[in-house]
Amino acid sequence: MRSWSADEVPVLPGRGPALRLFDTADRQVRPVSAGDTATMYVCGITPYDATHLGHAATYLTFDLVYRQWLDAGNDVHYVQNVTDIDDPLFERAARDGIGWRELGDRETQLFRDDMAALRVLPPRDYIGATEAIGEVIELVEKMLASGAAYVVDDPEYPDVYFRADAVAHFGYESGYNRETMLALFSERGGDPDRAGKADPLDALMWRAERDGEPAWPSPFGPGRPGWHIECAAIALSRIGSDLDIQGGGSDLIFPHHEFSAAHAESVTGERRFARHYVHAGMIGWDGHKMSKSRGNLVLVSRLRAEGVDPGAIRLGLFAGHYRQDRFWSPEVLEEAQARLARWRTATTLPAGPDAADAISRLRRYLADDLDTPKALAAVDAWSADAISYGGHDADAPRLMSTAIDALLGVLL
Ligand code: 5CA
Ligand code: ZN
Repeated sequence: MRSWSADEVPVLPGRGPALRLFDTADRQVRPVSAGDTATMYVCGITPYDATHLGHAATYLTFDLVYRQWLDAGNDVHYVQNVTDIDDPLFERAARDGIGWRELGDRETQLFRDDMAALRVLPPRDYIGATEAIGEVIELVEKMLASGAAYVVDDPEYPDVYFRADAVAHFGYESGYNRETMLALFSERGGDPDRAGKADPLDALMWRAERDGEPAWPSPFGPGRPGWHIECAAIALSRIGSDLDIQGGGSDLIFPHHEFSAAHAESVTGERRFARHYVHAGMIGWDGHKMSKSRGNLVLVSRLRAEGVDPGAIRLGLFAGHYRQDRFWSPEVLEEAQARLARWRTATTLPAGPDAADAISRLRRYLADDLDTPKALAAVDAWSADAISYGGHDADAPRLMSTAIDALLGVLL
């Protein structure tokens, strides 16, 4: 699929420190061990209702990762999927009387426009599930051959399932016990009660064709991919087993990322699919997690249509730490707009206080598990000084504005 475009990221003098991030599997902040080319796979949208501020917060988190990698001198290979084959997409298309492909294309385009407006750096590979059917089939075939997968005993619907115990260390990513896994599995798209499964937790990898649903031919019968195998197949085919970060929102910790990892590991034989599992907290609105199913959405496109500066959306979401569940509100937006205005004032003065120290703090805080509250405070402190006392450094305002662009993606 086409990705989107973004402004060139300016290069700052010197190098930023190496990035440290919280790893969900190890439950601690530790260095991200990227090579010259850092690799990242982030789960993309299911395109039936794009793009709310929860999505934006998650993609902005990984945009910061991308930017800190660039600042540390890494090249970045970033891959993202589009779940353009899925039940909610078909249901919404049927409700609205349009084709599921048409709905998916329309919402994916809206997502691209929103991402470009938010200055989110685009993935190098932007891949729809519809474009990865061959890769999915290849993996499922390997898993059927190795015994990691099996066909349920149901001649009408011979679905293919993955054995949750196919990899010995299953469960290491989330660290959840079986009871929690079963609860989340039911809540988030799993089918524990499907007759014929060896274990209620076993995950669907190939859904045999049902009446009225799209299907693709395969050696194990016509059907369509399950959810977790889509991400395992796209990540493995585009990046391989050398994945530095598998990312998404915290609602994907289980079952999605646990199973994507297990699927991939069962084929590669590697101990870990990704070196780091990184998860962004949930954004809420009006007392609840923002979700398409609940419908309590603040859409990026609506804010843009109201004339809200995308930089203020960034700053509003960065005002809290990425791992913290937090609420969006009119007050959050107002504070972000005021902050943006102060930064603009400070960086357009003819001179300011020396910026080197503030920039080095900005870099240090961001490299330390993306501590945006401290990073914003460092820019606030420099801006307050610039506005109250001025300064003698004629380069400082421009340098500060370049650093804010490069590291935070905010255009002043
Ligand atoms: N297509 C799958 C991933 S393969 C999917 O989860 N799509 S989604 O459209 O539901 O979500 C897209 C991304 O936004 C996921 O990373 C998800 O974790 C994240 N997300 C969804 N809701 C929120 C929210 N309220 N706050 C933060 N992130 C969210
Ligand atoms: Zn995914």
